Amino acid sequence: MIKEAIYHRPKNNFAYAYDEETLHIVLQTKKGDMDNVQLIYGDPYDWKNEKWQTETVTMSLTGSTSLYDYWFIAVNPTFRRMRYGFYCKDGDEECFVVEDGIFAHLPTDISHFFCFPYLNKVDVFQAPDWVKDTVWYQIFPERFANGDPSINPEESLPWASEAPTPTNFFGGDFQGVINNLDYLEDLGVNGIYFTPIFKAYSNHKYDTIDYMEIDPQFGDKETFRKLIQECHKRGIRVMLDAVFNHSGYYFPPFQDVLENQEQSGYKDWFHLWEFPVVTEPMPNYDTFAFVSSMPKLNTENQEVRDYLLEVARYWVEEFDIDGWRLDVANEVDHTFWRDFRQTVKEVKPEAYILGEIWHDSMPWLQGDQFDAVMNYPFTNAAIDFFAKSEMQATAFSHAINRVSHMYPQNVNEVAFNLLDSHDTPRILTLAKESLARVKLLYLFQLTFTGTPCIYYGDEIGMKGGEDPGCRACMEWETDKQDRDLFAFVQKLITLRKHNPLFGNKATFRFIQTTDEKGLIVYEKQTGVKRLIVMLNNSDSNQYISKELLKEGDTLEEISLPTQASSHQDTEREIVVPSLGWRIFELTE
Ligand code: ARE
Repeated sequence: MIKEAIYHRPKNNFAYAYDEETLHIVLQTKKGDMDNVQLIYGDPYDWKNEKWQTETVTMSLTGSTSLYDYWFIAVNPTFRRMRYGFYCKDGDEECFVVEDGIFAHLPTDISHFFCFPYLNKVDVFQAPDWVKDTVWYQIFPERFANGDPSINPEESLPWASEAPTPTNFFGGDFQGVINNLDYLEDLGVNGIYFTPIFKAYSNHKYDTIDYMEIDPQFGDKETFRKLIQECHKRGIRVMLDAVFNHSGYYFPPFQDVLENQEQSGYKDWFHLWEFPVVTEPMPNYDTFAFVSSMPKLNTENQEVRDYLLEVARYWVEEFDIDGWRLDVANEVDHTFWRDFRQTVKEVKPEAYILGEIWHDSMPWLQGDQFDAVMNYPFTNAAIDFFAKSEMQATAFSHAINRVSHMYPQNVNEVAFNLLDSHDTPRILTLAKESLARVKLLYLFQLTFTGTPCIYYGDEIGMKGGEDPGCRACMEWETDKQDRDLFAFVQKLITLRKHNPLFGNKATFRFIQTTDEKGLIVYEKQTGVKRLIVMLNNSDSNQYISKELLKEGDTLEEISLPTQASSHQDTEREIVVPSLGWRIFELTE
């Protein structure tokens, strides 16, 4: 028994309120160390004959990483409060884990025990429920569709006539999106995440000039309002991109600083180091990265806060948008995000607040700031295993189990699970143009816990390297679209929307990983129904004993178009085709 590896610290992802009655408790131990872990808990005020009344329940092993096992239990303390500790057994070794240490015998003094003082309803992490049923589609507006050439930027090129560069334009606009909502509805997505749409200088619009105006190349506010209405009519939610960490070079307050320097009324809107303020050879003020045209905004300045909070409120209240994706969210101060959440949720309690943070984001997911973050740790694991085949099956399960245990389950259910984005190469390119590998990526993404996002054009087999390569014009010539891949994604989205086993209402756990076979088998379960998904990441057919499916009274195979190779099961074994899948629904 390695006592030093035993870890628990409330609250965060180790002890949290899942809902108004339920506490989730997690204990971390060294991988493979414990045979049995139990929770010992009781109401801190429940004493009889001077003895504290406790109960003991066995915890479940819900996942392992390369280093740790995670033990889990859900409890419903009658009075929504408890003190607790753990019993750990490893062979003939045992110990008791409490807040102030690990002991050979159960401490008698309650003050040693961990404490969940009170489950206050208002403290329960509340993300909008609709997000759990949303399949997102990310649109880079300049490159989706040109529906109104009359508003093209001057230097616009004919659609898809050239490769994308950091500075060229092709005239994508809102009318182009409106014209293709039937396409999106046919695919089955019910959420659109737009990268920035406000007036800005570049083709990506992350260098904002005016946060209160639509960029004229996309259309005007009336067209935008029509776009929102058309989306909502189809049950499609709309999320915008808030670039509040920095402005663009031509943002009037920054222009005023450059012109009036120390006399500027906006000098406290930025993080200026000295005067005169210069943009070259290097900026002498804080910026995003080292980009002089993206001066960092001083969100500790009340005028800046008031201005940005008005922007946040305006687009929700006046245009009924459904969410904000927060650019470079980890570099803006927490106090601003707390005010941001209050402002947005006051206008629309059901709005989704998604932070762009590529690393562990627990400090922003306490319930007082973001509802979720872009789940790049999920992305990286899925890409390394399915697209690049640079990770073994067991290591993949460890990486995913680490992701699943990084946050409370409430957070996992609304995690923004993307496979790629406008900041990364496209999945088909990462998969070295293997459509079979892209299908495995989509299969895993669309059966995993969270809210999945499809990057425009991936669903029809578009390729693209690092930014700007990943931002090519959407391919609208159907004979150049991979319609088999479209049908595959479409079927998965349909299953996810209509079969609870594919979505968030079902639990997820790995059943088997076989490195030498490149095989992963995982289970989704809700009540007496189970989905068994077998994915073969290797270049040869693999065989799994039918024993694995024995518990199911009824067994139904779920088919998806189109397996890369055919297969013939034997009497005792199931064939999982090379770079293919087998999916079974079992009912006990
Ligand atoms: C331009 C060039 C890029 C160059 C970049 C930096 O095109 O090739 O790498 O400058 O010099 C926007 C435009 C980009 C533009 C950028 C700067 O879309 O095309 O890039 O402005 O002018 C980190 C941040 C993350 C940020 C990425 C890009 O943490 O917030 O870098 N993503 C957002 C948006 C971008 C946007 C901006 C920020 C700026 O999504 O589209 O860029 O508003 C690791 C790290 C991450 C890091 C990630 C990518 O995984 O963990 O923190 O993200 O790599 O570098």
